[in-house]
Amino acid sequence: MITHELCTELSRISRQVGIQIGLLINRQGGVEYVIAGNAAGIDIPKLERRRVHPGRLQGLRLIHTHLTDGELTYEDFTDLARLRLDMVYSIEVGSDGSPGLAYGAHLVPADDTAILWKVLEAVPTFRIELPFDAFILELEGEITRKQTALSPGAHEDRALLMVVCPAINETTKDSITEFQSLAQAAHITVLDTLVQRKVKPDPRYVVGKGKLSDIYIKALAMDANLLVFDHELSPSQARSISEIVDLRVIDRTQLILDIFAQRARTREGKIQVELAQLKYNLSRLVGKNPSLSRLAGGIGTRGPGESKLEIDRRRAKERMERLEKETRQISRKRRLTRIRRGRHHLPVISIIGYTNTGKSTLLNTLTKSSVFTADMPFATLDPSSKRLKFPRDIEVIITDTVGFIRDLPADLKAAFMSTLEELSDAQLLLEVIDLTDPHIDFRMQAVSEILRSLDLQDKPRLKVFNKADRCAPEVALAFALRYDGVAVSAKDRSTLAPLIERMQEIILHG
Ligand SMILES: Nc1nc2c(ncn2[C@@H]2O[C@H](COP(=O)(O)OP(=O)(O)OP(=O)(O)O)[C@@H](O)[C@H]2O)c(=O)[nH]1
Ligand SMILES: [Mg+2]
Repeated sequence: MITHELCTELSRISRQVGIQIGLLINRQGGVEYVIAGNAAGIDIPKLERRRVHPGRLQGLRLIHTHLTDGELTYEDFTDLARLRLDMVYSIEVGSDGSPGLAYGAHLVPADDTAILWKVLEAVPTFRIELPFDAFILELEGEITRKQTALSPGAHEDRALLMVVCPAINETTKDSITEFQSLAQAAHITVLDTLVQRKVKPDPRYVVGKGKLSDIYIKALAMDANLLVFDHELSPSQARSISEIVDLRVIDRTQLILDIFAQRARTREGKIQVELAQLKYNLSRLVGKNPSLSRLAGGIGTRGPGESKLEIDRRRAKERMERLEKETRQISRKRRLTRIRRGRHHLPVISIIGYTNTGKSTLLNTLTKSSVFTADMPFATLDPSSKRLKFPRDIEVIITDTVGFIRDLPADLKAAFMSTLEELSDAQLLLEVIDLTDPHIDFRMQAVSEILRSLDLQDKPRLKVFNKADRCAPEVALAFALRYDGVAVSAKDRSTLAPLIERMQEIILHG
């Protein structure tokens, strides 16, 4: 670990100069860094990343002196976790410069408990008898094994989810569950969800700065590479946070955009997602360097960073213009299709509703098609239209749409306006509601609010209470009666007769 002679020398000099002195020692026992601090602490320089494998340790141990109290401090533990040091030792320096007790700690393999490190019993420096080589091999082996067991797919992001809310009640519990399912839909491995109650989010860091350091330590211990906030982050907040935590930081909007990006299939869907992403990132790009416009004026004042930023921004803008042009063309084509349809006098019925309620399943069963369905938010991104023939030989167009979600970010709403444009042509909106949803009322409310924001609140609407097979018949019936809707099981064609009857009725007689 360290020889008594080295401890004695370190203590003597440390006392003489009146500052803390630290050594970073590699596995071969060589001293790689000598760090001179001040009376109260030391700052470890930026180490080049040498981690070869998640779960591995740094391969450096920190031995440093403490001039007053010898015990390890919060900063020592932070360094241990942040830098994944092999070990940290502090050596108490007596007033005469002789070494006193040595306090050691090391990381422990990550598990479900929040314990990140183990503190060793303090011993006099001449009694540090740790067989370091054998010890570190075993510890690292154990950490790597646990870490591998924790990570299902190496390509997946490993994230901590962060929720900030004023109080924990039914509404927030619902939004936490929803946030988690969004993360899953984005193929993120969720390591933990941290909830902080805060009436007013911190303007700079959303959570407190101290809390952020704790989160960072946790992220390091669990080998996370991503921090996702349920909160919308302003560009400056995102920047301040990533200055403290050395991880990728994204917010709910970016998470949803990420899902959309993974899901988009048609050209139009892809364009819309990319546009929304560009818009969102561009606002961040501008925020990243507010003094940019001032610098850009002078000759020779631009650093490589600035000019790259400038190019990035110009490229992003050009790309956005191109994409916008293309959307306009697609939108025109779509309008023509609508006009053509109008010529054939085919009425349109649009299926809408909260995400994951069974809209696409209903479309499939009604029209015997095979639109993609899945148990996750935003399975459908690109709307599809099918023809449906009613018993009385009336033909209609039935369309599926992207699912709604509460607090739909403005950037996203704008991007999907054009796919929702068609809704204004619909004679009837079929609002699909998931009976198995424990927060059915919140969801119905959210849908109503979104419809109002799209100015569709006055459209004829029929509520379809779905997944009746998974709930008690009297509950399904009660909902249907209360809202003058119908209860169905979209998976089962035999339950759809009353719905078809009602749709036909409304199309025929309004
Ligand atoms: N038990 C049961 N499950 C259903 C029923 N209808 C749909 N589901 C399931 O609910 C999940 C969501 O179905 P989708 O049709 O993809 O839902 P959606 O509303 O189109 O969802 P998004 O497109 O993601 O907004 C799938 O796992 C379906 O199998 C039903 O009547 N009963
Ligand atoms: Mg769908």
